[in-house]
Amino acid sequence: MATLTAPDADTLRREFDEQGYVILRDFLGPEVLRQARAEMEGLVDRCAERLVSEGKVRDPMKQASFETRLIRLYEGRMDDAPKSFRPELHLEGLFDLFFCPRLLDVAEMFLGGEIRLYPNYTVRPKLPEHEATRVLWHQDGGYTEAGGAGGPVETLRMVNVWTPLVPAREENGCMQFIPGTHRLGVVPHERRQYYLEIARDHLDRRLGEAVSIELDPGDVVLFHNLLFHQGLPNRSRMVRWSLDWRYQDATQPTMRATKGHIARSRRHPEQAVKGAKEWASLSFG
Ligand SMILES: O=C(O)CCC(=O)C(=O)O
Repeated sequence: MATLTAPDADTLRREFDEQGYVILRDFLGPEVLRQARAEMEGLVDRCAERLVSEGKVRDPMKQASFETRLIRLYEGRMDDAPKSFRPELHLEGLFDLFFCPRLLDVAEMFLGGEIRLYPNYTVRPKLPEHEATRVLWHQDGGYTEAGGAGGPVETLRMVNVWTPLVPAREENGCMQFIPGTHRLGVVPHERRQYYLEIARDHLDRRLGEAVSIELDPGDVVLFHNLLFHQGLPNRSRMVRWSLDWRYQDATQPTMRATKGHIARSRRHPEQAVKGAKEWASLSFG
């Protein structure tokens, strides 16, 4: 298993090249996690206020835990529950996570000194029994291609990042990867109800090699844009909170209509997002 406690450039690159991913255990500090979690609690407060103002619930469930409040708020109306947050993520308390200098140092080992926060960053409160939160086997590059990338998606130099705010296990919907599949190029994907899925004849023969990526808060997994991955369904009674985002070599086009935000630039440091206030003043995309 590709697991490290402290990043060593050569080991990291070798593991990432061979397996398509690397796990950094206990990588994020408690203050970064505290801030991210506080911002998520704020998002849930806003959901509760909306439900109350629409007359859908009377009790905003302020006493409920971070792990259960969304479930209790949306009990009996799971279809209305948020599946992900994206434009909402321009929050001061997320700056230290998305622009974490130690993480950008690791990204720089892979991508060089011009790094973009790619226009695809998401918080997922994965709710139990909520089919739309089960993310089917895919490659991120499959989505970029389906979106009419207009270029060879294989050439995108990216590092995907995924981290949980609660322990992520098979039972509550951790990620699964199929090691080595990042070397296959972009394979065909088919449209399902909520997500794209890798075509069966490219997937079925590899499923036996799938590994579960069980992580604790503070752990981070970095993975390749073309690695086959899925998010298991949540069969627990708690919300599986996680964040995922991507860094890209900023000298390349995003192959999307959106441009992302410069996270680090050795050539033009003045172009990088400078702090929490600036991040909060910008918008998604
Ligand atoms: O969090 C999940 O369950 C799926 C996330 C995912 O597919 C991704 O980060 O690309």
